Amino acid sequence: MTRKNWGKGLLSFVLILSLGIAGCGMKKQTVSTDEKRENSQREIVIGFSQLGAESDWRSANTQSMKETFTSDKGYRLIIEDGQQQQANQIMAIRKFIQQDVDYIVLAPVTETGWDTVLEEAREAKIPVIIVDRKVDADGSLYQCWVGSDFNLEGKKAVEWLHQYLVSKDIPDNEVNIVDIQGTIGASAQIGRTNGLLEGVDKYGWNLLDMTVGDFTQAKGREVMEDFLKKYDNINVVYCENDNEAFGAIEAIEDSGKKVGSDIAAGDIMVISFDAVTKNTMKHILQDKITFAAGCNPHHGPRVEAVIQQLEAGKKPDKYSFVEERIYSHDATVPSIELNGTNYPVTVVTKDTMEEFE
Ligand code: GYE
Repeated sequence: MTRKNWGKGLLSFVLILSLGIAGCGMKKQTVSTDEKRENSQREIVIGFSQLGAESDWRSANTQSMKETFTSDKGYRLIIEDGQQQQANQIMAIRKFIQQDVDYIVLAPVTETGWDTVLEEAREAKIPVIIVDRKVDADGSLYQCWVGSDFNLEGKKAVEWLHQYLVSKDIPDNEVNIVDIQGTIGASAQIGRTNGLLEGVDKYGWNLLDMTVGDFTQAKGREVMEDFLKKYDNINVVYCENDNEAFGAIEAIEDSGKKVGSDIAAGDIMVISFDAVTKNTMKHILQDKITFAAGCNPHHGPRVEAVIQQLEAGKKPDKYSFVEERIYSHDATVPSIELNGTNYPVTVVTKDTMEEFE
């Protein structure tokens, strides 16, 4: 049932109910079989405002939506690429409203600034589903959100680093970290940066610098080149996604330094987030990335489940987090414990690589 038909369905339901209550022999008003057939065959049109194509994670996310919402299943998916600009995404949503799509799916570039356009969608009675990053708008302006716990991802990375340093007898005050941040104001940046700041506060590591790398390889490289010019004692690089890590690794190797986990021998250790491709797994296998917190991009099936619930007149859970693994080059830290939950570390092997594309 589409949104409009849902309205129709509700009307019929109310009619049937009131007739049932009145119960005075009037003709029963139910949805005819023909109408039902017509409803079930109607195409569901989804406008997806994707924030950009900045990373491997993003490509996998777009792909998951495309693979899920296919025409043979009765969907029409319209994708608009915001190119990392909120103004483009707002324009896309307005276009979807004009097109009178059945659902709007929004993967927002940053958390703030969505109220007006979401209000417009509500006025047009188009349900909005938020995926990946969050919006800080009033909860009544969207149906639900599906994505990752970015704070938890940050905490996992920090706890793993702590355990690693302890087992290698490396004192906290010898740890010199730089942070290549994601797009400022994006949930993934906020959660991962906060995780690091908490760790720095708790363990007393030296945080030398933090600069935005926009989740891209090119910017990651540029930022790392600057850091290497400014500091000669960096031994940990905290990259807020894998593409930034790839760029940082290039910069480190070009400078003549070595990436790897042997901090005591002068390596620069790379820590990263996402772990969605075979390429990342290869980097972990080679100890170019020593630890990566996984971030699940396969939201298509989850969004479809939400749409099916809404179609059936049900209320989806307001917030649903997805499960994520953590990966490392070796088994120095076999698992970490956070708030009573144990997270096993997957040591990457050639077999692990085969699980990825
Ligand atoms: O980690 C990064 C992407 O919001 C989870 O965005 C997403 C992040 C992901 O550009 O690679």
